[in-house]
Amino acid sequence: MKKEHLEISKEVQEALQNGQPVVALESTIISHGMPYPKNVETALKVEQVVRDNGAIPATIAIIKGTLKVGISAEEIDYLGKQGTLVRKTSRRDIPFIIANKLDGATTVASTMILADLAGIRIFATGGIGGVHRGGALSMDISADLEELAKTNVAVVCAGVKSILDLELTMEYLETKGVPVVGFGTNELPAFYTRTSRLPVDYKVDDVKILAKALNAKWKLGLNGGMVIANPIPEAYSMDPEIINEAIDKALAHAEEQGIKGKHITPFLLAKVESITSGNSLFSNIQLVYNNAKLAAELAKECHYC
Ligand code: PSU
Ligand code: MN
Repeated sequence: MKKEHLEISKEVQEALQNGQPVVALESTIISHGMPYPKNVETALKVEQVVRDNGAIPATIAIIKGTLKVGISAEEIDYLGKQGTLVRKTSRRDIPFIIANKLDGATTVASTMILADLAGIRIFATGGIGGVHRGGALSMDISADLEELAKTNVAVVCAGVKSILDLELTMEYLETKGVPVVGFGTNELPAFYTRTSRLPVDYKVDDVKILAKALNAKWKLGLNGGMVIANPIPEAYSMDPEIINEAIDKALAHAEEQGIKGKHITPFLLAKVESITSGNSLFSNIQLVYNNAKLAAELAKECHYC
């Protein structure tokens, strides 16, 4: 069935038709999450990691108003070069990006929507959005969380970044019925670090169990996604003191400059990177590769999900 505005690449289309495992990848991480040219290098390598682990990558973005599932290397380069000139596109932006034939970098929320339209159930990224610090008053809660509540796509990520309020994010996900699973860990990983002292709902050590749980969830009509939190490999994890200090400084800069709303996550990521002299970027890249590998392994188990 051809869905309006949606264009699935030939490779991804064939993989889906043949029941091959496919992993969705987002594009906000390319244009807003990392600087050029590291963003492009990383996006291409992530695709390679997915392939090396036996699945087909589908990087998702909106190009000139067309919802694209499976973009080319040239399109990845274009999004990376354009950087923040490409609109960060979450659920509410999609209709206007289409109507005005614009380019859109898809966030976790909108990547889930497009993956779902294409029939892709497994998605790998770095980190999800969440409830921002002070979110109880500002109500700055990422649309990613609502999407996880309703769209049937599992998101493999490295947990929740401590630029956010981890506890409130976990509470919100609980309220919305979104399972948060620790892969090989009892604790919610905090993106740059493996620990946060916050317990996850379930520790799972085997992708077969994840696949069975997803299958059960969706077959029962328990709609919504799942957060599969995969800790950054030990070798690349950061010293909690150093990263937390950098995050506090970045938050202070954001406050001073009055940065709010959709601009805050990209602003904080860039600030943390400069404060840590690029160390956070290095860790960020490594954790994405690690998530791509796990997502490919899960997709192989999950073609019946
Ligand atoms: N976390 C990262 N890098 C990113 C993002 C989050 O480490 O690039 C992006 C993702 O696309 C995520 C979005 O969906 O930020 C969340 O933004 P907001 O809080 O405005 O919904
Ligand atoms: Mn927000």
